[in-house]
Amino acid sequence: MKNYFLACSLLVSASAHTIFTQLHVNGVAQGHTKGIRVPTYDGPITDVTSNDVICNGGPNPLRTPLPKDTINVKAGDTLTTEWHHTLDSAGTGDVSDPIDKGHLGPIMVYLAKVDNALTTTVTGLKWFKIYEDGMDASGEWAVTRLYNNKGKVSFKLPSCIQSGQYLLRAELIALHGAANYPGAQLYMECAQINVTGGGSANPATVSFPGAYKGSDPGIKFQLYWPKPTSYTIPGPRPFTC
Ligand SMILES: *[C@@H]1O[C@H](CO)[C@@H](O)[C@H](O)[C@H]1NC(C)=O
Ligand SMILES: [Cu+2]
Repeated sequence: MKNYFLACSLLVSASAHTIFTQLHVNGVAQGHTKGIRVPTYDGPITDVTSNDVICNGGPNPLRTPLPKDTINVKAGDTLTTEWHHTLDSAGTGDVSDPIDKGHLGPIMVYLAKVDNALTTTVTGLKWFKIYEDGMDASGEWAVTRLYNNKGKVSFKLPSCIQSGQYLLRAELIALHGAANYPGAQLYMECAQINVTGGGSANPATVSFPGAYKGSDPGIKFQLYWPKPTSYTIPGPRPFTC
């Protein structure tokens, strides 16, 4: 009986996905989709071994041409990623904006240093995580905090990272179907940024695909019953200066 109800709730929320649509720098909105490689469909990536897990694409073709803007930021700035159900759902009263409330899971941000943030090649990049938020001690999820904050998630750009251009990969994982793999729904977009005023840090890096396995406890995860008491966020712990 319980499984029957869960299956139904999955069907209801199946299409209520999400997209990272805007970057804010120290509280200043940079413009809708500016500098962000947004997909034309808001669906998830579920194959963690696919190249589509890098900066989306594949089943959700990226909008072309890719953005020509690179967003200027300073090391140490506070950045905010703003997420919405679809590219155009902000402010429409859509009850699934910024995301369906049942899409519970973690939120993460990674950076990869690139020679030119307009590069179309995203394979082979070396990524380091700068932010993560999972489930807190009360059982509340990062996605619930995002929902309550109207789709916004803020974090600090480490002050010691090297100046230069980066792709910023913001990721949200919905775990409602994650009891088996594939099932976890990965949502991610990459923003094109140019960092000034940085330092000389050399953070340890991971690859995408590669950073996650289908068997990771944060990818194959039972969200409902027994009620989870802890959650291990996938990937490395965030780099700090
Ligand atoms: C990045 O910032 C530096 C320093 O302000 C500037 O010289 C350079 O033109 C910027 N690059 C891009 C792509 O915006
Ligand atoms: Cu969804």
